[in-house]
Amino acid sequence: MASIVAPVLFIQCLLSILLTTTLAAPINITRETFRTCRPGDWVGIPADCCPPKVIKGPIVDFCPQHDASKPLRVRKALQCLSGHELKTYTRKLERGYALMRALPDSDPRSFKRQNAIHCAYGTGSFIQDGSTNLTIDIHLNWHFLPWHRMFVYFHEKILQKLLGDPEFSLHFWNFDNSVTATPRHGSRGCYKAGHFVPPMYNDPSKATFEANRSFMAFEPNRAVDLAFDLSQWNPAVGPPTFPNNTVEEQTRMNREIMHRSMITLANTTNFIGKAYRVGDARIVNPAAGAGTIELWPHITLHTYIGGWMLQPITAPIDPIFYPFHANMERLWSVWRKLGYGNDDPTDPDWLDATFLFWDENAVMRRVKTRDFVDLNALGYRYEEVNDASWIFFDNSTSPGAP
Ligand SMILES: [Cu+2]
Repeated sequence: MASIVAPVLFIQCLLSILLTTTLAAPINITRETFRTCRPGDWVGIPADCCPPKVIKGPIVDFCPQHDASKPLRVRKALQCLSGHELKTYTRKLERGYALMRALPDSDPRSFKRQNAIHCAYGTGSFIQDGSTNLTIDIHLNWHFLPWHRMFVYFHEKILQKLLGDPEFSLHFWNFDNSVTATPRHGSRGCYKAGHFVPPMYNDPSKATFEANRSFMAFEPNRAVDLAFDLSQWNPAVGPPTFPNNTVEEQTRMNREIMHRSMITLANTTNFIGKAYRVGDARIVNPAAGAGTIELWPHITLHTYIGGWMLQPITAPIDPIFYPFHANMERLWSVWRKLGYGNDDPTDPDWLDATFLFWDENAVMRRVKTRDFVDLNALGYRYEEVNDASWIFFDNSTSPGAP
């Protein structure tokens, strides 16, 4: 039997290589992509953030390797950390960021260089394989969710390495949950609302603080606005008006937004975002390419936080970027479990899209989307939280609902 199976597998493999190179054309980042990187832009704002043109050393394929006999690490909800656990976590994160910021710019793991790589991937600085003018962007299309999961994954790995703690987990900002509920019997999850900016990210004495944010982010008792209107920041449409909702009004709107983005509007195509392959022009209009949660709450919350977070050129300079994006990718895994036929694309141009990231040892890794769809294979999971706060949002029971 084996003598028949082996040649068949070999032929299948050969065929898939032939098909990959001749028909399908997933986005593929290579040494050449780095070599040909050039200054890009975001909505006309110039960005000069290319990494060094020559990648030193080998490029090593990334394979998720979680030992199934070991428990999964847990990324917890920030609003439920307290006492000793909160103290320990804050201390570790403080140290991690101090060490990361102290790395020289020549080290691709430095805080600054991590921002630069997000900038290069998000400003059309990379040119598509074999093209002279078609660029690459990991926003406003179907690469948004997997690429940012990869980005946060390597950020966490670098923190683990700097801290000498392979069990360190980057906890998440559960901004979508605005109802404090009684934990279910026997549940060890977090049932506290998370709609305020997490205090450790708003404390000027902490390494996780960033002063360059909108005033709204610092107002005590102001619930974040997941419906915040980007056009408010455009001087052409007049001076911005800022929402003045009560916490109750705002969080009801937030639950409605979440319900729409995760359920009502979120079939697979709408949720994941528009296909984006070699040969496609960069999508610049958010509504033309972004998936539902990339639009709301992602773009809206970036805009609401403001400052560095306003644009992809600078967003990861604000440390809140990371727990914010951890929650974004948590929402992706929640969406998959909701039912309604929700599932990831099976298109090889999505699954075989290939990106390059420096890992915790400053080694360049070749990473495919297909390796980042299963959290368990990556060795972590998210703490259970009160997603029911928006899953069961019911317009009809909300006074004043539009
Ligand atoms: Cu981004």
